Amino acid sequence: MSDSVSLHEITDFAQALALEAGELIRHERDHNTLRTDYKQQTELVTHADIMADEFITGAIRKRFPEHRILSEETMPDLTQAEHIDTPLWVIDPIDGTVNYAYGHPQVAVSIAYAERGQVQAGIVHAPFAGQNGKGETFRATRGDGATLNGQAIRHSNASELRQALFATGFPYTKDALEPLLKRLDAMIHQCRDLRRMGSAALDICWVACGRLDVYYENVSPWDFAAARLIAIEAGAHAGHFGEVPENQPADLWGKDILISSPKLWLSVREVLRNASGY
Ligand code: 2AM
Ligand code: CA
Ligand code: CA
Ligand code: CA
Repeated sequence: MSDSVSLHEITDFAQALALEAGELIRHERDHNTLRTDYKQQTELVTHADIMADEFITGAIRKRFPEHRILSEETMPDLTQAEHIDTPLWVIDPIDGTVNYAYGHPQVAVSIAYAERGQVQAGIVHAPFAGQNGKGETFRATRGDGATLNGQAIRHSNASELRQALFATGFPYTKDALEPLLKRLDAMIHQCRDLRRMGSAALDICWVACGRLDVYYENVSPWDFAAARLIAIEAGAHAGHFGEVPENQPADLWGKDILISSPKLWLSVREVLRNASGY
């Protein structure tokens, strides 16, 4: 670990950054006209994504200049297996940009901290959620449980597929949609219902606190790194329904991820593997 900074201090630091970025995002939506650009096909980026990214990465670089940063908007190209011995921050400044641009509340700032490819601390902060719009902050430090606004959280008790409320998402580029629709078809037939809410980080945190039973998708490290630790620390089961290449840390490998209440995990994996032809 860096110097003599404890993991709790790291988590506190990440939480302070996420809350401040949340304020920035809220302020921009309330007081300024959102400027949106297209990144590719249907993917948007707003000036608030860039501002929040610069704020978070700048603050990390100032406090921990020797650490590395993997961030969606400014540094998305770091190979995950590279420099595995250097502490790594994995940032999504706004997870749910389409929701943000449309005024929907399902939006989060996600900050994860990893050592040797293993996530040690995670914060997912939803600035527009919760009672009176005060925000909801999910937090975990490895080995120390997970909380929502300071209260311990736990996964649901669902044990059968027909009880399972599941969430997933669809990529901005639609060329790989066919296998996703096959999985969706299989899941819809066997589970209770689907929610497609548009923030992967919050979907996973909602599995952690029992508002959902299952989440699966193909995503990028910044979408899930923090939330996956929060789910694990809340007792949920996190893994992959496909294979993880040997040279990739499972904590940062976003293909075919599956996170659910523990009793559902194996049966959902079977449904998804069959539908994928694995
Ligand atoms: P973003 O808002 O940071 O781009 C998983 O669905 C994640 O991928 C989301 O959290 C979102 O992250 C992004 N995403 C990819 N395709 C999307 C789509 N069609 N609509 C909304 N979000 C999408
Ligand atoms: Ca994006
Ligand atoms: Ca994202
Ligand atoms: Ca984003």
